[in-house]
Amino acid sequence: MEKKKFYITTPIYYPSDKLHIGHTYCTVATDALARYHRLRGEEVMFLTGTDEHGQKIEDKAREAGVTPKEFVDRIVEGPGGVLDLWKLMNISNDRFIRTTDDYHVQSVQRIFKRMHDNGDIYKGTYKGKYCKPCESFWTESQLKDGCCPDCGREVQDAEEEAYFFRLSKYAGRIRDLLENTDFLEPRSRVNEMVKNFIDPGLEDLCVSRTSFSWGIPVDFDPGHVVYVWVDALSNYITALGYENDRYHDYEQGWWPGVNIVGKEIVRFHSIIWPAILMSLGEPLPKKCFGHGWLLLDGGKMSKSKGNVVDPYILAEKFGVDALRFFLMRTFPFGSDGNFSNELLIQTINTDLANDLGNLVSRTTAMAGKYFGGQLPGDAGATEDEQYLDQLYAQAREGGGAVNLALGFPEGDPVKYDVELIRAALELRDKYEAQMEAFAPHNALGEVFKVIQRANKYIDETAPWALAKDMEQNGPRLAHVLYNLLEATRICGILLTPFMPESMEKLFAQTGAGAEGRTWDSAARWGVLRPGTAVTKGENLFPRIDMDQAIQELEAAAEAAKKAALPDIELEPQLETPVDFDTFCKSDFRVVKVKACEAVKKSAKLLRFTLDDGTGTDRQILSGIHQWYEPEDLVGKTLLAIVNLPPRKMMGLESCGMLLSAVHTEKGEEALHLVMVDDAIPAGAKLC
Ligand code: ME8
Repeated sequence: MEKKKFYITTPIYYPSDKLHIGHTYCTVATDALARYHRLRGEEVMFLTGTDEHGQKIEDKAREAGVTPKEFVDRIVEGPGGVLDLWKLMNISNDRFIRTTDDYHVQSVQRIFKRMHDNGDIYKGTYKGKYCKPCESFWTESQLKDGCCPDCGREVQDAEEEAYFFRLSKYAGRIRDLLENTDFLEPRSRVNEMVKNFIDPGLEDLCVSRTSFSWGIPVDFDPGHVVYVWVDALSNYITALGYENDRYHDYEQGWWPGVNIVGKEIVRFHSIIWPAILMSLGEPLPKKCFGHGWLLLDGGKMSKSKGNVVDPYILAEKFGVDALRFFLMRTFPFGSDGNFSNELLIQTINTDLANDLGNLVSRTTAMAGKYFGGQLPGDAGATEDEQYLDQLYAQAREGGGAVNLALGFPEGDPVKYDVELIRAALELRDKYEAQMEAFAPHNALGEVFKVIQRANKYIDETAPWALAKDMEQNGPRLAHVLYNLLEATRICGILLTPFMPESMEKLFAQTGAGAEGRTWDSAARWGVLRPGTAVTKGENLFPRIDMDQAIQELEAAAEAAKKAALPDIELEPQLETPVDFDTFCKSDFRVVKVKACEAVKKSAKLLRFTLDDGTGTDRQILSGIHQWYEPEDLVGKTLLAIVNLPPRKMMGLESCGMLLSAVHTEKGEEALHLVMVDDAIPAGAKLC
């Protein structure tokens, strides 16, 4: 039988800066969904990529003194770039599209032409605001206090010839799609779209520009480049080979697919994208799911606000799987969530170190201690064979609910077995329902209920007490451990899409072979062969010391921030002229340091006793202790302005000021006293 095809995409990211934890969230979620579908035995195509055109990239490249292509190459393919991040995060994409790839460029030109030829793209005039010095067009909403958002200068009304897409023509069909199908989820986003964009009336969309050149040229009208959305959105089909010869998957039944996107671009994916496809006469996507944002201190992360969280730091510190798990377990996928390091550590400690980690380490340790790591051959058996035979048989056949009508006397230990087995056997269906509803956080919630049930089972069955009399209780103890291993195996399978590497390790420790890792076997009990070797390995998820980790994270974030700062920053030169007479009023002299000491109770001040050539010592206080130790300055020849009015600091009088040179280095102020040739006598005047 032909496998079911499942095509899923992330948005394509703007490589204008390094990606942050918000982008990672979106990509990890899509990856977990892709892996889930693969686990079910479907044939999966998972696409991600980068959206590399537009004025912002053109501007940033100019600032960096490189071509736009060189600029995006560095962010996409360079060290610590997009590709590196996805490799680190174990993202299993099958394809990666860059909108600068030749085949995509060719497809977009053909798509644009087809839409033009069928009358859906026409030439008109784009009205906006223009900043002359920046040579940039802006829309009203992009302006900052009515001025150019880049340079802050005034803008003028301006017009530019542009092509438009007849979006208005599709308003009725789009409304129908949104209101009468389950194309867009979560449902709350449908109301937003209809109320904010469809009800007020859809306007035609500007799809070409002439005021910048970093874009796909409109081949039949030189001077125009394709503007944003026809270029970016088409990636979902050009990556399958639509209108190009690079791939041939579009005709092979891969389209339509599922587009996972963040909430701010739902508008483009649920209105413009279907309308483009309608214009092309192509099938619409199966689904658009609009996830929420990860917020920091209640606000959206953005590079320009300087409040982004670096996934590299977190993955290095806590492990890739722990980070992936945290992102999926903590935040309901359709809503916004507040990121914090505390929450991350708490989730790792509670769910992974405590619940899952303990279950695995206690079970494998007991299997080692009591049975030398190999459960006896009859470990799957129980006192109530009849019951379990029935239970297993029904589960294996996969038919209907397990009959739990059999009663157990109060306190009968087999009752606990049944509860655990039932919870584990019911898990896959519950998990599946949540994953199908794009609720990975709830799917994980279901898995953790079973993990908690298994830990409770350890307390209820008290294996350490059974072990006191192995002759009498050995078979029961083996059976208890077998049940724990089976429950762990089933949970491990369902956690694989979220923590692929760690689950490999879990299976290696608990002895689950290939047949015990499949989707089918997640709904069956009694899969693990009792003789299988169980090994207590490394601790899968070590507990994290919250205070220490927070301190280290803050230090790492600070260091990263510093590393991103420019090496040297200089004060801008003053433009206001100073007349010569005013300048001559300042009396600069060469002075020699006779003595220097730190002022008591002051962290900053040094007290200088200076020879200024007059024969009387001069005292100057200077707040430079941060840069100099007093003993290093004795004997040095410096410069001072000597006709400033005396000033009192910490009860001491300062008569003048020493001259120093200052700049900013990696965000910190650096200061150097101006030292001159020791051969110059004290009192010599600067002129
Ligand atoms: O929008 N929390 O690119 P992009 C959650 N190129 N998701 C976040 C986030 C956060 N804090 N910050 C960003 C673009 N994202 C276009 C897409 S698709 C044809 C073109 C998500 O790099 C954001 O919601 O600005 C979006 O889904 C994705 O990252 C890419 O954002």
